[in-house]
Amino acid sequence: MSERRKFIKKSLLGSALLVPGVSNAFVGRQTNQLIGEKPLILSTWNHGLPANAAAISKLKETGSILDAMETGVKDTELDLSNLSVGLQGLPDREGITTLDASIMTGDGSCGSVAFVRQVKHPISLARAVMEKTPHVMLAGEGARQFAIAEGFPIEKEELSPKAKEAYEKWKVTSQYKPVINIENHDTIGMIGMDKDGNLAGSCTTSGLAYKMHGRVGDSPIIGAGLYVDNEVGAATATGLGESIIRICGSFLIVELMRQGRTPQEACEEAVRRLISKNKNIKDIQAGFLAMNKEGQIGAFAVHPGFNFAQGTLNSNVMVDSKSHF
Ligand code: SD4
Repeated sequence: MSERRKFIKKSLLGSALLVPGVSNAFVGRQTNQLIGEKPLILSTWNHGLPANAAAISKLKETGSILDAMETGVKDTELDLSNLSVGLQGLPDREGITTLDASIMTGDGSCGSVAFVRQVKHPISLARAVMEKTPHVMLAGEGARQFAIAEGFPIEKEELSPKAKEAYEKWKVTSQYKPVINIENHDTIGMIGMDKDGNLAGSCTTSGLAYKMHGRVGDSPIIGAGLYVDNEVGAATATGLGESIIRICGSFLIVELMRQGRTPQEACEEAVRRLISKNKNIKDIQAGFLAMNKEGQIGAFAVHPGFNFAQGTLNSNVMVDSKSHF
């Protein structure tokens, strides 16, 4: 068993965040499967498990898939052990943590924030952009000002102890070199469908560690990190944002599904496209997650190591994605 696998298994067994009363197990590699159950929630990486649990609880409480998508990833935004999401995330090369997030529902409503500072829950700010402004995206200081105007608490700008320690170490060499599957690829992308087949999704990240100040990734870009269409399905992405933006990854997957591909076929085609449009592919990890209206799911990554959490009312399990290499 790989170290990563052992770690997941250990953290699962020790986790108090599993959905109470439902089966929580590894189901191994399992893609292109017809889950067929509604509601259905998928989210990226190990932290997807507690995030799914939070989303399912919220869905039971309010019945809103949008509420579920927001609440689910808020859990990750507060997770101090996660160095790629929320204000505890690793900073840019100037030592400043900046956040990107987006949210979308199946009727085309969407909102996002990019390069925003000092806001603990960028996903909620993205939702406020969607619901309270005539715009889709606010960035930087404008997004922060909007947060203030909307009564969001503004946090003190300081790195978490873990992030500070990592940044101090990084400054010794100051080399920008994303390492595939290591902590700078831990964005949470979540997609979900309620019992009536309504879809929504959310995506939130502190982006790549030690990025240039001002860099924005795929996560807040509608169509790149997230895309949802009630007529077809939903998709989200994780990994090197630049590679995903180049192919409009999530939009591409939804459009491929619209043309009849299964979610799995669509994710695989998106990875093929990404490989064809990006150089140095051995250093690039990107993974996609998708579902269609029938409750069929797909996942595929460039390299091994990508996994996701699959949640229904009765189960919440980790699944390993297949990969191109
Ligand atoms: C970004 N896509 O900012 C994000 C990073 C990521 O898992 O996905 N990490 O490029």
